[in-house]
Amino acid sequence: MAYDAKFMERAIKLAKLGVGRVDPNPLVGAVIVKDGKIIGEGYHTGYGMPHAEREAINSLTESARGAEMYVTLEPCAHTGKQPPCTAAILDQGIRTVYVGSMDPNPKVNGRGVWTLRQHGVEVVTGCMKKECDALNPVYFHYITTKRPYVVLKYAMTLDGKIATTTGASRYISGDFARGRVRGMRNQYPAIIVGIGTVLADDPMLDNRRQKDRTPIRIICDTHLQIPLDSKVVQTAGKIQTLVATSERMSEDAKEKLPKLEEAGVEVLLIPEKDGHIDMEPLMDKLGEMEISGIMSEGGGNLSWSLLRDGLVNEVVIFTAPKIFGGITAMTPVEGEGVNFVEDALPLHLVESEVLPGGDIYARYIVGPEPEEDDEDVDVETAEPRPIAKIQSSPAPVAPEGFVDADATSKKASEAIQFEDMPGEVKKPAASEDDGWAVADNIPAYVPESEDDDDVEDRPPVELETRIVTEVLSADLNPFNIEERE
Ligand code: AOF
Ligand code: ZN
Repeated sequence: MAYDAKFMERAIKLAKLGVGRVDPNPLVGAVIVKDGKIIGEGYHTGYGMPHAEREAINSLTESARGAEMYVTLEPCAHTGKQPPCTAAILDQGIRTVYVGSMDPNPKVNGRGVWTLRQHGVEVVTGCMKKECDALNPVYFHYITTKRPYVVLKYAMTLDGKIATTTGASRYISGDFARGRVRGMRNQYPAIIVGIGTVLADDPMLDNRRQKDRTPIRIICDTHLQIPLDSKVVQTAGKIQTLVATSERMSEDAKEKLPKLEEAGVEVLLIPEKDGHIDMEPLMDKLGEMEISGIMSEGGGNLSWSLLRDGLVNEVVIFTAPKIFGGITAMTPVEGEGVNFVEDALPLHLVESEVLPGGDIYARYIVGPEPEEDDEDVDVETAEPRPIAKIQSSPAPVAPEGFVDADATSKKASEAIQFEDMPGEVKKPAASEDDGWAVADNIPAYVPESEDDDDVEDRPPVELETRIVTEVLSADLNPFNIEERE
């Protein structure tokens, strides 16, 4: 059955209502449709809360038997804080599920689709995949690498300065642009700055919007220079504040430690590299703390360290229609830099806009532009696939002077293997009549409650898996994907 893009668009809209609330979980929206009408819809409203599919089911206005579900992410088939969505879908007798993104969580990773198909549900994956993938770059990165997704953000003048020669930087960009930055602080669970920023500006690093959550504040402070009377320390009792410092502490720093902790600051002891905090173990630590995304607001040394180590996923720049000049005026990225033009870190533009006030907003993903993947809709196989390339932000190809961030994602993709899948995956019988024989015969679903929470322990349901061929016909295919054999 061909899917109707308007329902997936609705599911995407719903998913976005969870921004700032769900992490480290993904944003997910779901819509249930019968006879061309929405009979239930929902989204993942917060971490630990019911999943989108169950929210949609809970809102049903009539029976969902025989209905279709549109869901932006592959339904889960495991028990976490919530029971598996596949069970709820099967219990409802939903006949067709249109899936946007696959879920690269090693606990899911094709298992949701597999489970549904094993029980006779028609599943079409890759529906508006690009748009659905765009909802969750942070989640995809975090769940596959166990490190936070890092967005480097800065405001600079037309001559590439982030402060004047005297260090003055308030304000480079206009009101509108600064409002957008506060919005971004709601979008990412944490914000990171170098100690230089705290010493120069004594910022609060909050989003000043009561209704939004305030991100966790992380300060990189190798020598524990942070003043006890700084605003971040003074408010650490109210807003979670982490100070990352060198594990090789001076006597002075050791004395300061209990005072910081008393003020509510959590101090993280991190190994050093080249006289600064080593960013990789810091990112590992933050990942362990379930911080899935971070916005980095500089300064220049922190930005260089993150970029050099291949830890930055995207860069967001606000360029103000101003010129400061001055050879000593600071620039967004400092450190050693590279020697040759061909060693530059490649990025590609994904969004840009001229904002009221004249600032230019530009958003870049690190790495070269990915090649168009036109194999969006996967209807041919009931066999789960490893999802190695799900990251919408491809890892950068590291030039000289930059660490190969690809190595990290390779490690992650290696971790996602079929061994996580049920042992005997039955390939769909490529029957002569294209598998349409069982159209009306959806077998009864055995609830996953009792003592088994694992589908693979159960004997596979004897059933011919249907192969949906209709979506491949050109006029029914919103993506105009080439017809396959
Ligand atoms: C879905 N629908 O709306 C979400 C999903 O601890 P839990 O039970 O909330 O599980 C979290 C995992 O479930 C998360 O890592 C991701 O794999 C999936 N999230 N799945 O089917 C949803 N939020
Ligand atoms: Zn779920």
